[in-house]
Amino acid sequence: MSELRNDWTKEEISEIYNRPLLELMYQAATVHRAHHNTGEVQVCTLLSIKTGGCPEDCAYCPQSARYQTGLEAEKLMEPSTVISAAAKARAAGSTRFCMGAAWRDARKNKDFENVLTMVRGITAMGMEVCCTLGMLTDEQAAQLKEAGLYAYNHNLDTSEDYYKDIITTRSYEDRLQTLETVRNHDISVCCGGIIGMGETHEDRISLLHTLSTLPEHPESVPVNALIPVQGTPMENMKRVSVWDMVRMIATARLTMPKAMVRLSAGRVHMSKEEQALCFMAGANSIFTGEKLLTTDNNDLGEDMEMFELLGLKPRESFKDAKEKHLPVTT
Ligand code: SAM
Ligand code: DTB
Ligand code: SF4
Repeated sequence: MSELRNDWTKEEISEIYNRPLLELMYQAATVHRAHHNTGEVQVCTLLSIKTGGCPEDCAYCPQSARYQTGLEAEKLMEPSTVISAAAKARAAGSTRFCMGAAWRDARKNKDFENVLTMVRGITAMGMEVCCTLGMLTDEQAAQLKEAGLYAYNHNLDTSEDYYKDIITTRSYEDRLQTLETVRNHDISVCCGGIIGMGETHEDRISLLHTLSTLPEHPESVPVNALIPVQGTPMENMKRVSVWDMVRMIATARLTMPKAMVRLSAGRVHMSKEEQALCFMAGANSIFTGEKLLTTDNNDLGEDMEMFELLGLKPRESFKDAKEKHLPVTT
């Protein structure tokens, strides 16, 4: 029931996704227990190191230069400022620091050198460093790895079919290519999607099918609920129900048992009870801190209360690497 498989069919995934909800949750909780310590949740912090002014047209994104969202485009932050922010996040209990840039692809200039400096500095503090910088060349992936980068986030966001309705300035194939480049350099892959963008259940199943049939499952799978931002084409989308989040999380858990499944954007709108359902369904990672990239996140005090209430503890950093006996850079 919980073996690692890369040969899932869409029909099998659809059958799982559509199981009676409580049965689905029970099975996901069982598989979660077989592969992870269910008392641990990975605590990650995000920082937007280069905000806004992005040339891409992702319909959900407040950072695209094409939409009037009231967000000011900023330059890349200074490495010293970013490294101090990471130290603060670490002191608040975070073990993974994820830096996001509103780029179509990583630059080939001083900005990229500065990102490498950030990666080196934060890795040296013993945190798992993750970046999300858009498309990467082979050489850039090698340089990031060399600087100590632990993980790279690059989401597929939705099904291949629906992708064209959400983004026209790049293709699904471009996304898959960067994922392969990252994998080739032995960087941990973080790849997931967003629900609530007007996609069908079949689109969600198709996204999970693509993820779970990659040659290797992503080590992290972020499940985001759309945050409808004023000024984007998605501003009037209705909030997704928690039941849809639970189905998505549980199906990700059952098809990719070893992955860290991250309850990502949208958590800010969830009660503790709703979040508890997501943890029961197999989520074992969250973002904490004041902001995600540009939108508000849950209050840290409330999150600590929730951990206390549910008996959860933050997961230590580099646990995967330690279990796989890989060299860790701390
Ligand atoms: N520019 C890079 C890229 O697109 O890969 C990195 C940053 S981009 C903002 C990272 C991810 O944030 C997107 O792939 C998307 O999944 C998520 N995201 C952006 N805006 C969102 C929103 N309004 N609601 C939920 N998730 C969002
Ligand atoms: C992911 O899947 N979700 C995070 C992270 N990876 C980079 C980003 C969420 C962004 C939400 C909108 C914002 O704050 O701008
Ligand atoms: Fe740019 Fe990334 Fe936002 Fe798309 S999701 S507009 S690529 S920052």
